[in-house]
Amino acid sequence: MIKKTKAALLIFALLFALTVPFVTVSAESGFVIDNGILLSYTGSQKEITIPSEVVYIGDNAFRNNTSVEKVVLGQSVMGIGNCAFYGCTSLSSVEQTESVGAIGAYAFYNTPYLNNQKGEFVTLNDILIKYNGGSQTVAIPSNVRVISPYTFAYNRNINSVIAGSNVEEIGEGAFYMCGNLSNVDISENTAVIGGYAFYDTPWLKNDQREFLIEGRNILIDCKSEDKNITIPDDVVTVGTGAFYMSGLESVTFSENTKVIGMRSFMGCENLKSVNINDGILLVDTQAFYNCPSLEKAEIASSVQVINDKAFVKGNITIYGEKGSVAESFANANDIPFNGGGILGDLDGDGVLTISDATYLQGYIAGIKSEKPDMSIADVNGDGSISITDVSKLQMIIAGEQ
Ligand SMILES: [Ca+2]
Ligand SMILES: [Ca+2]
Repeated sequence: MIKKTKAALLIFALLFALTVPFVTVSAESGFVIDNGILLSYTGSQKEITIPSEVVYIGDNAFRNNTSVEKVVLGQSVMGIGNCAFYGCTSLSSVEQTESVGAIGAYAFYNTPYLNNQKGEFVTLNDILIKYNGGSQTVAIPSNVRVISPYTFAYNRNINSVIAGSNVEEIGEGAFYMCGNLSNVDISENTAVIGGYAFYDTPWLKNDQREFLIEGRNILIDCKSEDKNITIPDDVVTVGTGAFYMSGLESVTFSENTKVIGMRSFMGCENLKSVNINDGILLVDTQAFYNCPSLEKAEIASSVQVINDKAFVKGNITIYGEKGSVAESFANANDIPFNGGGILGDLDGDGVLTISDATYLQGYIAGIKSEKPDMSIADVNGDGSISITDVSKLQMIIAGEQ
């Protein structure tokens, strides 16, 4: 439970850090900190104590810093980014690590701190950061909660891995291109399986299941050639890249689907429409990126978060409820939004009257600043809002059309 609290705190801290504008750049100390994230260190001290305002050490923050020998993390650092200490060839000591709950790819790669640890499994807290063994069958020890990204990448000795019930997270690329890995045993306690975790392994290639569902109901791959896919009921998360560049034309999620993972439908060139149905909470980064045929995305108001580039401007219109996360996302990304209103009913009272024409005129004249939905305001359907829409609307109201 303590671990889960830690993870929740990390997420909270990151959200907090990202929403409160607060930048510290201290040339004197050498720490460049932006919203609680340590971006870089420009000093030349051999022993460094991370300032207590830092909750996350950013990607590459100390990369190739060859003077630092010892880092004291303190009580505030909850996460360490990709390659944060990569190539710190003098770094032999990392202290006060207790609060760290997440570590990115190659964070300590090519440091004496990592290279001097000779045990079979090298961990920091409950995060596996390196594997020194040469076994064909690897049983992840019970003290490991997270396998950090790319830990076993390119390892050609392994043919079998048993992740065990304490592993909650398998990081991105954890077993990337393990060319002999044929047997994988993942428990249902594994809630996160990162992208490319088993990329180009015999296990992924040879598994015969149409839907490869692993861990806590995560769909990690689909072998079906069907153009119209219905996601099985037991899938909660459509995993990272699960349908990457697939030829599918339509997809139907199940009522149990909650997460549409990163890049899950990226590059599906024939996908025309998608219904993000009720119950789905998250549409993650680039989920429907590079889907040029996508014309319609219906998004239920259960969706709490739509991440960066989940949908991009093109032929697409987003359909959803007024005031929903879908509407905010559409507006922020300049994507047409259809909130289900009546064409021309600018004031939303359900009938077309002269006040709707007045409202539209007001917007065009710059008196009303809030941009109305294109699906309501573009009365003549030419793709823009102009005075000709007002004329058309006036004619409709007057009963001339
Ligand atoms: Ca009206
Ligand atoms: Ca128009």
